[in-house]
Amino acid sequence: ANLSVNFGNFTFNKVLLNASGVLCQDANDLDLLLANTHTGSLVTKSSTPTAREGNPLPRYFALSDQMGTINSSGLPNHGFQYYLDYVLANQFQTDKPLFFSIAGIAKQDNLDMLHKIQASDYIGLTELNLSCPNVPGKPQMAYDFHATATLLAEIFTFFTKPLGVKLPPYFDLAHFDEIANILNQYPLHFVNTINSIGNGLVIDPETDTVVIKPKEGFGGIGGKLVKATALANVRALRQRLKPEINIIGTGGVTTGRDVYDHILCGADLVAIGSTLSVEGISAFERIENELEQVMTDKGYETLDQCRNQLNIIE
Ligand code: RRO
Repeated sequence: ANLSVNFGNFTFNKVLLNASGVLCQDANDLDLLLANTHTGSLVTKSSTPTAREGNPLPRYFALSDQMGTINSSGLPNHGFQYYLDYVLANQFQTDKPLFFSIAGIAKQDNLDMLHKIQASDYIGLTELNLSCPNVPGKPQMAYDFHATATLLAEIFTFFTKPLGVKLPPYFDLAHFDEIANILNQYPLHFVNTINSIGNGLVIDPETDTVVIKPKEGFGGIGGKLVKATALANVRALRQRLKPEINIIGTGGVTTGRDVYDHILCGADLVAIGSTLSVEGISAFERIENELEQVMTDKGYETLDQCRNQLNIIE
């Protein structure tokens, strides 16, 4: 099968990448993603203007039986300049288009970082994370439609490089209508859906205790637990966004069949978070092989033949 993906002006040779936050905080992790022959790209850990330690430990927990993960990492990162230096040093050393993720905590942080990207020699894509659920006291920006619209309006007064947004999951069709209506007004290159389902709670049955320390145990849920929500978000946004806006499907991918399901719903690229954190970098080769098997069994040779081909019951 041919797993290449056309994505606006960019071409990816493979369909898979990491989800931001997983295996992408340090340069040596990013190097692993870049060198892996089964990734089409990488995205850097969401950065803030200056480095952050993140929330107190334990702040990540993997449930048994590959059910999923919970995290309240709190945006630990080496700071904007570290990741800008990384993408600038590597963008011409690879044929993989890169994604640079930023997540300002205040609106002005985002504007400042985007001004610096605009002024830099960076030629890749920028992913604006509007959905971090884990900074105490800071709501997820993309649940505030008015604030999101205002931010995008200001960004596109000066930002001309390829930009996308990382969205939180939505759960109401009226909310899909509302966010799509906002996003369709701007020359966005892509959306990435979904971030973790914010503020879940996991309990250790032995001790009757939460499994992570920050926020008294509340944290973002990923993995198998979120697959149905992720597929619904990819599907609902593909039905509403203008065709020029590509979609990165993220959420609940543990097998090649899960990737295929994302593509059926309209995903262009597919990102792997929890499974990558649990299984490590070898997950890409396994899942790619499984995807190729599904495509072969179905008689498909390209992803374009599968994309958006979900059947409904008439
Ligand atoms: O660092 C985090 O706690 C984090 C972020 Br910024 C995010 O966007 N999603 C997530 O699950 N964790």
